[in-house]
Amino acid sequence: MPPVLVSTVDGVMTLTLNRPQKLNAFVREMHGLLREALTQAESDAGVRALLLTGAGRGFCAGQDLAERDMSDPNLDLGGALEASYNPFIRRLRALPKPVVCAVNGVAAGAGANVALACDLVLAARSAAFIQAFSKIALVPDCGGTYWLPRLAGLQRAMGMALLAERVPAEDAERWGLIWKCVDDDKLLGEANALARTLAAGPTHTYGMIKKALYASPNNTLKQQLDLERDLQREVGRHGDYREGVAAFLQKRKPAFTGR
Ligand code: T3D
Repeated sequence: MPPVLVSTVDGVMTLTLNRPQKLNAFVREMHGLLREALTQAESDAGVRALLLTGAGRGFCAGQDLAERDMSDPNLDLGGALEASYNPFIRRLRALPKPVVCAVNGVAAGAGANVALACDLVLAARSAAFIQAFSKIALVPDCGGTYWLPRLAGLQRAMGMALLAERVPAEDAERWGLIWKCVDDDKLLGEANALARTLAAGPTHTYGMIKKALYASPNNTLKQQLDLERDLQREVGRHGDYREGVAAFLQKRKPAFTGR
């Protein structure tokens, strides 16, 4: 079985990390498969939402620690990040389509931060997030130092990074790290329903919403108002806006094309 399963149904491309015996820890081959899937998601207009999840009892335990050659005096973890994780994170955030993550179990190290890179994160009640890095004397990566303070505040970010403790899904929801914590047996159903709803939405506009919200933390109010003006000008010329207004006035469900 490949270590990442890819399937597309009703406009939702589902990526399932699939090394359950190792809690879906990342190995090189997975990055290759994720790269291919993202290339397809970017170019295929039939893919209108992405759903990322894990097989088995874990979501992802981060980098497979057995994959690195510890005897290599020139071991370059920065190079490894730049070759695999960083482009993945950048592409997830820049994908002009919504990305839902269903965290089905423990999400540790890079696994936690890949989950937090997604646009909407649902987690099973039994799941937990662990900034495991400091346990092996590494710093949080995959954007962790960027969004932990922004999402949860500096104290909680610092606590998570220094102590590398389990943050249960319910706390993650309370702290604003994730969208929603749901009962374990409901997770996949809810995540699928959410992804399908998004896949039937105004995809082009969703891309613009991502752009605006992800730009916001680094913008002044003036810059953000300018950006909103420019984006609204663009989406206002799109057929989905006309369809949305027509559907409202005709009291029916809109049929957005996203194109
Ligand atoms: O190298 C670079 O590119 C730099 C970038 C690094 C990014 C990172 O992600 S660094 C952080 C790496 N991750 C970790 O340090 C987490 C390590 N794992 C754990 O701490 C624990 O496994 C968990 C807390 C996540 C879960 O604990 P538990 O008790 O539920 O499961 P377990 O028994 O520890 O793990 C089950 C199996 O998965 C086990 O294998 P075995 O003994 O049954 O054959 C375990 O060794 C394996 N496993 C879990 N995590 C990893 C792993 N194998 C390799 N690498 C892992 N990260």
